[in-house]
Amino acid sequence: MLFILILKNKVKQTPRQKREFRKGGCKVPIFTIFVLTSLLKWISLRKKTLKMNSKKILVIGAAGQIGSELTMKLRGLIGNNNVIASDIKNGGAELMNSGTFEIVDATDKAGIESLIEKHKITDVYLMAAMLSATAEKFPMKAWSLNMDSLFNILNLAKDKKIERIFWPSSIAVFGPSSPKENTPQTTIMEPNTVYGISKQTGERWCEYYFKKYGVDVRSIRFPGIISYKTLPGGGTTDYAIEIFHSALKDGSYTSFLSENTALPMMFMDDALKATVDIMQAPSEKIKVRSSYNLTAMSFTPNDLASEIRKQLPEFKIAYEPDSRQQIADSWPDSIDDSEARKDWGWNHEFDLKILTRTMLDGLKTEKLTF
Ligand code: AKB
Repeated sequence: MLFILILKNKVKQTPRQKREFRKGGCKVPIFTIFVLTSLLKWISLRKKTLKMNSKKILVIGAAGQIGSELTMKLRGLIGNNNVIASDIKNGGAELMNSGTFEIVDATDKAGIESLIEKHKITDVYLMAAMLSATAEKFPMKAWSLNMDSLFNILNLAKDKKIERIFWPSSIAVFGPSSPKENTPQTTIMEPNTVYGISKQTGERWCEYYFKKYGVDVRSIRFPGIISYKTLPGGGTTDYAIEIFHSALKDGSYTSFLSENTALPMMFMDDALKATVDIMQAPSEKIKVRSSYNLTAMSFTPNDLASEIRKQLPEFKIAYEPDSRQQIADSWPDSIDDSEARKDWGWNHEFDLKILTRTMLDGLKTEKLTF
């Protein structure tokens, strides 16, 4: 099709353009340059799609907050049959009806290995984890889920049973002694939560497996992820989702974090884009093999309430900080993610204003409330 356009364009050249072309003045008509650039873009996109199409993906933790939306995104990109969803329990209707779903425990190495063999899996997205607030209640369970599941996948990659791994880390890898503002990629890291310790340890192991065994593992330090399609599960940043549900249902919300607790945040669509982008990036562009800092915005419960009030003027917020306050206080207020932007072109689309509008509109349409 594009070749026909180029030929047509050649035919469409005016006699003057042709004369100039022959004389060596304005050598190539602008339209031809445009067509050639489009052709190159199309070839590179096609190459990427073909590469993606040779993939067979297993998402572990596919019924969870990020896992369920990530599975649907990947199915949209490479076809329902090429993305196998798995979790310890069934997921929502869309996830279950759109492709293969397998029940498996992320800590069961033999179970995961047999799924990988059965479905000829090339890439694993390991999304199963116990988040910060729940992990404080069940430290040993959190440690074994978060660490054993990672070792299972790293070892399967080391044994060449899979080619590539995505494993999410978190801003929880930082602790009270890390710089609070614009926390750099590399800095003091002394996490004081079970979840944070497990993520920081996981990062060390990812880098070790890459350097020692050439395991192609890629990772992002996720901030709080906000979505209207899925509910959060046991995190400290969950207030930033609950607040929207309560604003629409009750016109008020009691925050478990104090008014001025700033935390890095991101809308789900940006988180999914980052995940797909880092996994598609050429290997040499991934310079950080522990995990990349990533952010889109930072705000406090008070900032969020003010933004919600622009659309729901009657909305009221109260503050009753609980044990999650201590966790939030140990995390950065904001994150420096310039390395992800430089290395593999990370760029966010949603800021606080767009996020608030999208959340309220989305929840009204989906009619999803607690
Ligand atoms: C949590 O709050 O535990 C998570 C996270 C920041 O990793 N959302």
